[in-house]
Amino acid sequence: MANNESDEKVKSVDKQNLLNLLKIKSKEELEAGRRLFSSNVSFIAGSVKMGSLPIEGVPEIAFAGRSNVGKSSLINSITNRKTLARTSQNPGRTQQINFFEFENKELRLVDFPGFGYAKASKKSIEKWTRLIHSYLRYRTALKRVLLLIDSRRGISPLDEETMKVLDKSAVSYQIILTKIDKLKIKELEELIVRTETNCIKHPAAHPSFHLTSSLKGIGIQELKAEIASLLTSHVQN
Ligand SMILES: Nc1nc2c(ncn2[C@@H]2O[C@H](COP(=O)(O)OP(=O)(O)OP(=O)(O)O)[C@@H](O)[C@H]2O)c(=O)[nH]1
Ligand SMILES: [Mg+2]
Repeated sequence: MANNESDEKVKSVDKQNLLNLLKIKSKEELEAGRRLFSSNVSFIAGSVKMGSLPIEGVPEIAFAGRSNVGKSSLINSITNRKTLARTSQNPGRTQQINFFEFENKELRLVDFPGFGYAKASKKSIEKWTRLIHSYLRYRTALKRVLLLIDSRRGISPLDEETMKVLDKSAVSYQIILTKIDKLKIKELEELIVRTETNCIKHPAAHPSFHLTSSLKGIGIQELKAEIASLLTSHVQN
């Protein structure tokens, strides 16, 4: 049999190198991320309608994407908590917009219900969609939406629809590829090229994207650094 070593799933350390090549963060940026995320974080609200959103005043970063993509897991991973946000193998775990606030009031992480959860009733999907659209449109505290994409699928037609909504809502958004531990190195390289090509087509999408694995802790420090730099640049603006 031919040597299929390159098809072997690479060790996380190799993927980490690839990630470093793709997006190099300085020591200072990584330190700023570490510092920001050393604050205690707690659940402050779960909202099902605009009227029950927490009062604005703290910058917000929202985690969006299709059901089961790993939004809640990524929130747990960057806050270094196992069960802050509830996760599940079954899609549709998160059924409201959940807000997690840093004790130092520097940031809130916002966990969205998943898009495209087939088993949810039509009525509840409509309700979430309306709420999410209003949130995206009117929330001035919202600094960026992180749009999570499952690495195994890449950007799907449903993700494309979400990107169109985000393009229209004038909110800055950034692609985060999740579960990269599931890919072989070749697949990962192809995915990077495809994602780059796709981002160019969406002017509101941030030109750089992140590779992450909550399971293996890949790309987590870099994502914290990115979020920290975002807050600083907003303060300066
Ligand atoms: N292999 C792997 N599995 C992951 C990773 N992140 C999340 N998962 C798994 O994916 C499933 C869904 O994760 P969640 O974090 O609940 O996904 P979600 O996007 O919040 O899902 P909804 O709340 O239904 O929208 C769980 O079984 C997780 O353990 C990852 O980095 N690698
Ligand atoms: Mg969830």
